[in-house]
Amino acid sequence: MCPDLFDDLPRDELEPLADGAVVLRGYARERAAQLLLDVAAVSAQAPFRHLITPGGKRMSVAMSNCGPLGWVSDTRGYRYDACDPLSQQPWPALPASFAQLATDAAQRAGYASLHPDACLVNRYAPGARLTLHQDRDERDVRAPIVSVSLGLPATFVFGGFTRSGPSRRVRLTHGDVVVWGGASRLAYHGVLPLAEGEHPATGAFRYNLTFRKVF
Ligand code: MD3
Ligand code: FE
Repeated sequence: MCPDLFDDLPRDELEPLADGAVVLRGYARERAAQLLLDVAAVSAQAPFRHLITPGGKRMSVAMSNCGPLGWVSDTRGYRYDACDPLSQQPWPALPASFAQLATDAAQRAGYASLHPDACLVNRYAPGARLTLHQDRDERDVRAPIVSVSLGLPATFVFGGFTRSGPSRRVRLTHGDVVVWGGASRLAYHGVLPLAEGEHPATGAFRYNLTFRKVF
């Protein structure tokens, strides 16, 4: 017998969060080790970097991408690009473990198919945060976004359709997956500054994968 440390944590539950948004608690937990190996492989090819916002600020979250398109920001603006501006090479291919997870999670949440053409990989160190924003650089906002949290826990802030409206806070921990579709797709959201900590799988980091259909 090999008792699993996480046997007492919820798994495979659908937790409605908002219109069109659902949390799959722990959905990626059993796949996390492979996902993290693939994060390492992706970032060996396309290293994590702190992008500059159009306003000239260095983002506290470090980012990389894989798949046909990658999200980039610089003083010229935000956009999706087929090439990594650091290497001028195409982004690394979407690892099989990533593609499978995105499809499975979308299906579990009720989306018959999801064929993401971009995967943004965010890396948070303690103190890193994401201010309230909308994801609207994707042409196809009917497709859901699938997000996977790995490592240190974070507090996710989920607002409405205006920046100043009411917001809810949701704790996202290792292996949690959220599928954002329908009305929630264009909602404002952000991540509070990451607390210090040490996670057995990721050390002092939190990783977040977001799968997007851009075209
Ligand atoms: C709700 N990432 O990369 S994931 C982002 O934890 C981003 O790194 C956060 O926001 C992170 O753009 C949050 C959850 C998420 C991602 C995309 C969304 C929530 C969303 C798009 C629309 C609505
Ligand atoms: Fe976002």
